[in-house]
Amino acid sequence: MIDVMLASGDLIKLNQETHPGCYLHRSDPDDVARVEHVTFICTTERDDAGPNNNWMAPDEAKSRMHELYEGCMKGRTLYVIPYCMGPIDSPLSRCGVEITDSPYVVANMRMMTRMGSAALARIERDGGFVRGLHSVGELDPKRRFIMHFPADRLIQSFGSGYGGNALLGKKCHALRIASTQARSEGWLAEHMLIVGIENPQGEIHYIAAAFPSACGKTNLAMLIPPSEYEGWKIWTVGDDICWMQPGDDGRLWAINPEAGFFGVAPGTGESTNPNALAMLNQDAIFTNVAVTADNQPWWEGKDEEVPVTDWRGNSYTSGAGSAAHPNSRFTVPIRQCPSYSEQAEAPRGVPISAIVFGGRRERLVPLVMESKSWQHGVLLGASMASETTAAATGQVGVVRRDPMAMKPFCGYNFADYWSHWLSFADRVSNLPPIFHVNWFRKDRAGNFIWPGFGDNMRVLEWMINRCSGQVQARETAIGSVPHISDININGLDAGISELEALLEVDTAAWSEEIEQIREYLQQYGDRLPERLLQELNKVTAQLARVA
Ligand code: GTP
Ligand code: SPV
Ligand code: MN
Repeated sequence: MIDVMLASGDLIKLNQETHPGCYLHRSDPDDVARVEHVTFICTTERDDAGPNNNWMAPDEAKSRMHELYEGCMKGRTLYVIPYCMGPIDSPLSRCGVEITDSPYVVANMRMMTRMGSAALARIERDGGFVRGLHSVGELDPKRRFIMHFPADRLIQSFGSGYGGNALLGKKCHALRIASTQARSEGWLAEHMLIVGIENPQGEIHYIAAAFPSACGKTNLAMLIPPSEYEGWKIWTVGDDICWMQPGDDGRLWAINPEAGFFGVAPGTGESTNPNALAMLNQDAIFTNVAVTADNQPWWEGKDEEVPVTDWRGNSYTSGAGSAAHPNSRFTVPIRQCPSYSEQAEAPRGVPISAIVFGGRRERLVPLVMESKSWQHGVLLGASMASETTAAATGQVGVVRRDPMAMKPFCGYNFADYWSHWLSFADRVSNLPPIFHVNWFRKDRAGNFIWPGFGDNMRVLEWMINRCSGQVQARETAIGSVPHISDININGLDAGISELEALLEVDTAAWSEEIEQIREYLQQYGDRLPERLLQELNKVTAQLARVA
């Protein structure tokens, strides 16, 4: 496939001395991110898709797609990709087949999924699979649709060759279709990383964390702890998607359905994410990054070297905007990550000690808080909001509601999804605590207050100490926050006063926020679970009491 693409110009060889087996793909300049406005959930009843999704009637969607697909493979090679999401022998895994006319999709799916004969054999055992039909068409943004038919376990995608629009195993299957399957079968398909944190005693706690696109999942999944954390180790199980199921022991067990990373390049540097840099020195595909004079891949935040060619292939002079596209990405097998965990292949998955939600919020939202119960944790997830990023087309930096980081990915009505989440409290005996984090608070000058990246370890440690009951917390109306003395600040490049600011809960501002959350939730009308409203009312009452 690489040879096919080198011959067609779809791939360009990068410097094979510094980066053996690495290639660059330049996408069409109008095809650089997910396209949420033309992504649809096609259910017979509009309400089953919910206010969180674009909806189209299945018959109408199929006839539109049929028209677009007409003759699209003429003169092209049609590839059939049998793939398995999750370890081949895991009962939690699910299979699919993608048909595509894009060699780039084939090469990426090979790294992102378990594809090929093992997957085909499993499909024969399972007797069923998710069907995905994809064509790049003419890459015309006006003739582009990503359609999902949950009842048929069918995906139809046309007009884009990019990431989540085209690698159908990823967001289309493993989140949108899988979330509907998970609901009916009693499990969860989530936009979460999975990371193991090993303490000096050799105990490993696995944490699953949901942050919206380009809000830090890949980075947290492979962080390197500060030097003060001698004897601690980080194990990467997954960086984007997590499927979780209750085990016999009443805990939640999780697998990463993917086999590779399709990660954000900008911001990946020696000081921020050295593990990612180390895995990108060989056998990786780069999409829409810039190039140096000696043909090495480059992006903003990669400390060394200077770019001479931008992501479009034009010559670049410094100061002329970004050289790499803000949503430029790398594709690489997960096994190349220095912190790769063999547990990523464990058929039963890993037991989850804590669930974390988080968003990108300049103001208001504290560095970390803990929910008071599962029910309150579900409210924390449902109340999430985050500044938009370049991972999807549209305006960047505007705060939008993004419950559980699933706004673009939940294949059904959010009200029913929250009911599903709440139902776990009725039938799972040993649920993990739920936390909420925000690495992205800014000061008046517009700088991040919290150093983030490796230093996020300090927050993870507090969570683990909470899980094992080793530290107390300060109760506030919106959740429990750490006592400053319980956060390890040895060697931290921020002081007590910064930490106080990061953990402050502004009652007046939160009262306003809660009203906005209430307004948002009210859109879901009668379908909104009563228990979520009760929880919201509790928070409102507590805020009024302390005001
Ligand atoms: P998707 O692949 O789109 O789902 O994104 P993701 O959630 O995996 O985000 P990723 O880890 O790739 O980070 C996105 C951007 O946020 C990168 O530019 C990172 O450098 C930056 N980032 C990640 N973690 C932190 C952090 O702790 N603090 C700050 N300030 N930036 C961060
Ligand atoms: C995201 O946007 O959340 C991604 C990249 O992880 S994509 O594969 O395009 O969905
Ligand atoms: Mn993602």
